[in-house]
Amino acid sequence: TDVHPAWLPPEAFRAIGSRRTLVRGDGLLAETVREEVARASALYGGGPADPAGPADLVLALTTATPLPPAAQALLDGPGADELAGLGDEGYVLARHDGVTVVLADAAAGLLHGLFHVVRLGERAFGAARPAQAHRPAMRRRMLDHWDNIDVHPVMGQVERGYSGGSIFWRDGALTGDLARVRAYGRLLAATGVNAISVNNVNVHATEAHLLTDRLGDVAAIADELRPYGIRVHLSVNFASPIALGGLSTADPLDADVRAWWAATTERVYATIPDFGGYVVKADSEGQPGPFAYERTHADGANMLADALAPHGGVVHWRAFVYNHRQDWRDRSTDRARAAFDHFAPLDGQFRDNAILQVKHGPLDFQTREPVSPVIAAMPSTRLAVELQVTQEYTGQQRHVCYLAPMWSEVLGFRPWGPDGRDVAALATGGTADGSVADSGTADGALAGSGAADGGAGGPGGGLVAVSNVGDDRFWTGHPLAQANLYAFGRLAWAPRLDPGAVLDEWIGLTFAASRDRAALGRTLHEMMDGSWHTYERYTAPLGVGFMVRPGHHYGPDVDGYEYTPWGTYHFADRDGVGVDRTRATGTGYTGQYPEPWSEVYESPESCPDELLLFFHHVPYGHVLQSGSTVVQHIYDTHFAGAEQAAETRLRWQKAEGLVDPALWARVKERLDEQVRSAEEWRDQVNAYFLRKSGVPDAHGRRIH
Ligand code: GCW
Repeated sequence: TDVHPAWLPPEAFRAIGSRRTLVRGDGLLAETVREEVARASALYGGGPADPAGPADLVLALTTATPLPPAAQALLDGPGADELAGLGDEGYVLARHDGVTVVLADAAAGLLHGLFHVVRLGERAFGAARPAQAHRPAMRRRMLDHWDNIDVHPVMGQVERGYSGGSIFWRDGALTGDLARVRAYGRLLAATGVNAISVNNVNVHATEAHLLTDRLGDVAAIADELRPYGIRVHLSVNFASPIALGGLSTADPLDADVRAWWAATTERVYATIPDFGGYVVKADSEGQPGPFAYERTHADGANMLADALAPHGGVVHWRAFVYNHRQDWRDRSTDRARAAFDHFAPLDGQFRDNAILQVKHGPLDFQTREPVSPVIAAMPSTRLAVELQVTQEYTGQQRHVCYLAPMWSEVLGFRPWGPDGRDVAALATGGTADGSVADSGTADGALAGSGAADGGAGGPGGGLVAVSNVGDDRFWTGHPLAQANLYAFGRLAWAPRLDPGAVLDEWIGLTFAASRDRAALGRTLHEMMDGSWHTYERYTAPLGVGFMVRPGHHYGPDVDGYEYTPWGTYHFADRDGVGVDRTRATGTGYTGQYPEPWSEVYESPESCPDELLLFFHHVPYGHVLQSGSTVVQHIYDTHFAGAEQAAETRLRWQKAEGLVDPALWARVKERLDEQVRSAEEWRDQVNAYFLRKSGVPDAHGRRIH
């Protein structure tokens, strides 16, 4: 198949491929590094350097003997300090005396170092660089696939997938295209991702068998990903002891149930010795869980943690637990409160190898949400923060929406105010002062001067995201959505990277062959830097969320969820709009935050505009901090957002000829749909609020 190379086109390897490279070290991943170098050299005429002769690039394990002289010099010289505590995946990069050196204690570090050199391109072989250590901030950087083996009549094969079918499963079986799986692993490794789960968290009947009789399929995927340092995890159904084991219960405290999980897990490890662990969605949206047995979620998670512990595995237990059958008339239930109410009381009860996986916001991956208060509420629990790379609520890979700026805001949010730790530090774990050390500059931003990547992969739960990949030729449906996948991996490695600089990296690699990369880069920045804000402008206003068409969640439907059991309401009436989540008069959700945010959010005066309707029900005439009224803000942003979508399309029209015609055409087709959809959003939202409020647009524009 003619699959797009994404951010690893041949041209991205020109700098390495045209030089003499020496790779020293043993092990599977060191072989991968050798293969990468050989592949690049075959294209560009470089080659392996003579071990005794000169080299331009040396990639060596510190344990290799004898070390090439340039590496030895680094080890003996001023680089020595940097070499302390590199861990499993870290590396030191330096350039001196005309040789670029990557040194690592473990082969995964060599591979990450190699991809660092790929990102730098020619700059890796320019001026001298002082030795500098790079380590991942997060120990586990994981993508969850919501892929099914079977094709669901409504959801398709990949739940919330916008890129075709699954790359793992086809026609009810493991894919025949394992090369594609390997290529995926290679792309992910280049971003820093080191774990994936291969099936949907909603584990249906067929997929439940991956744990037992279909484990061979999982092993085959693991074989493809292992050379790139990526470990495979599996979503499991909590009721498996009943469905697969023939037991009468799945009670986590039942001895037979525990024995079944222990034996089953042992077989998993006998087949896949480096298996990562389980992912569980329990008591959520119809999935079975411990509540049926009046057990807590700690009981459930710990049972699986105990089965995994002897083998070094972890369980990712999702905190996405809420009542999806609530009565819309019941104003005392607030879905946003649910995760905190369920889990905060359990802090300290989870095993060390149980990771609580928390969506970054309290609701569900909306375009704008506050940071989930759970993240600050469980200091004695390993927390992983879950993001959604797949664009369920952000344009479904038909709209351009570069999400790194949103993730960056989430990661930089400080629940205890300016002096406290931020979300990145909490997901990283450890460090008392809370900083993730200095998380560095992207290579594109300040060539040669990047600070270290951050901590040594602390004990926190790390960063997880729902993948946006499918069997589409461009991997992600919308070619520009590749940037989100790339940025996720980079931010999980180094959460303080600047989103614009990460985009630069992605552009530099992906379009390495473009005939005018500078012009293309400007265009793409103009199209993508602010695309999340553009999307926000023409969709649900001021943090109120949803207003999407129920079921598939694409396109506007202002009241679509208003009288449903899903707990996602905006409460618009003739006087005003928004959800009162205050302690004083509302659901009390603001009280789930520590100071200062519990106070900041409590008052409409101090609540940030962009979240006003998430926290408050206000009259249409309420004046925002921006000076505009709520209703005028709605009109203005919707007109502006739709206009910006049209401008984005114009920019792309001018870029024709700068990129591969097929890619250009695919983006163009998506932009046509984005412009159409943005106008639809604008017109429905504006008409809705004009009709509800009766307040005319101050600028007299046409509202239907
Ligand atoms: O965002 C919602 C989606 C569901 C999804 C669920 C979850 C996998 O609409 O499709 O189910 O979240 O995160 O579990």
